[in-house]
Amino acid sequence: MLRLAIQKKGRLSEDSLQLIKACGISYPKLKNRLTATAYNFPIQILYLRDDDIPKYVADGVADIGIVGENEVLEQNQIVSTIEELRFSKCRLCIAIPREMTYNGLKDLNGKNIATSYPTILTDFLEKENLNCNIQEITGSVEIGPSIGLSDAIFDIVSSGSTLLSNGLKEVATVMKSQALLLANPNLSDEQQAILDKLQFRIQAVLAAKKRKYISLNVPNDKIEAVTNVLPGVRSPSIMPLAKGDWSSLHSVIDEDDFWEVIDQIKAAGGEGILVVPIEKMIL
Ligand code: PRT
Ligand code: ZN
Repeated sequence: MLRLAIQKKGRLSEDSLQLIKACGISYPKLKNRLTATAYNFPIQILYLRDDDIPKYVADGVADIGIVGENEVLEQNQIVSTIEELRFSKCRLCIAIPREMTYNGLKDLNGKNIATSYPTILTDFLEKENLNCNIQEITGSVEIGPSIGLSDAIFDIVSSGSTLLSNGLKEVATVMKSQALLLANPNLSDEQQAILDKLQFRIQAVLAAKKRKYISLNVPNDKIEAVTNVLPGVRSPSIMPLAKGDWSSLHSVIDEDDFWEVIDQIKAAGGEGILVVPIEKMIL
């Protein structure tokens, strides 16, 4: 049995549970739950505060965990990163009041910076040879300057609207973050085997999310031109249509290249393009 720590309630919870579900793992959904043992996979879910997850995994109270990279760096615990999970993406930034003059990092020298991430900030300031006073607070960091607590803040930014509504502007991105799957570095062979099985499923889910299945019709004399712009897992499958000199092409494309590839396919002579989500993808 592998104990998996996830956030009980917050921004990571829903995506963490959705990933477990997408891996085909089902578990009892009880209100005010603290733990849940999966019905069809040897894991027990522990519901915790995200701040506690790196330490619990490092101490072996949990064997694996899902938590933001920012929290892993801040807690500075000895854990192994198994997989980047591509959700809860955000960045940690230094922001200052909009009216403050700013010509570069050196303008932060001697300033008070409010943050809930003192370790990450200290490392950054040392690296940049800056001398600032860090005001450690646990929440509502963005009101620091307006209540006279600090000159600047160091906090998580996602859309940027919280900074905007508090009259702040971003001046430095210190790190980017996303959810990570962590593991205790000393798992037993049995536990490692369960983790390998889970990781295999997670990779299939992530690979599928990143890609789309595409099918389209092409006149036979344009197959080569369309194939050239259509990267497949290996190369596209081609099937003759029942009528005429046409074929149907099937392939997989990357979400990131999606619109560009579609434009190129149309220009090369592709028609009747169908794009469908993929549920799992085993490479
Ligand atoms: O109760 P518990 O301790 O478990 O949760 P928490 O309140 O400490 O954490 P939670 O649920 O707020 O966030 C968990 C993790 O989600 C963080 O550690 C990040 O890794 C990630 N994450 C992603 C975010 C955001 N996006 C985010 N936007 N965490 C916080 N925010 C906050 C930010 O602090 C700021 O107040 O959202 C505001 C900024 O958002 P924008 O969109 O206005 O820029
Ligand atoms: Zn927290």
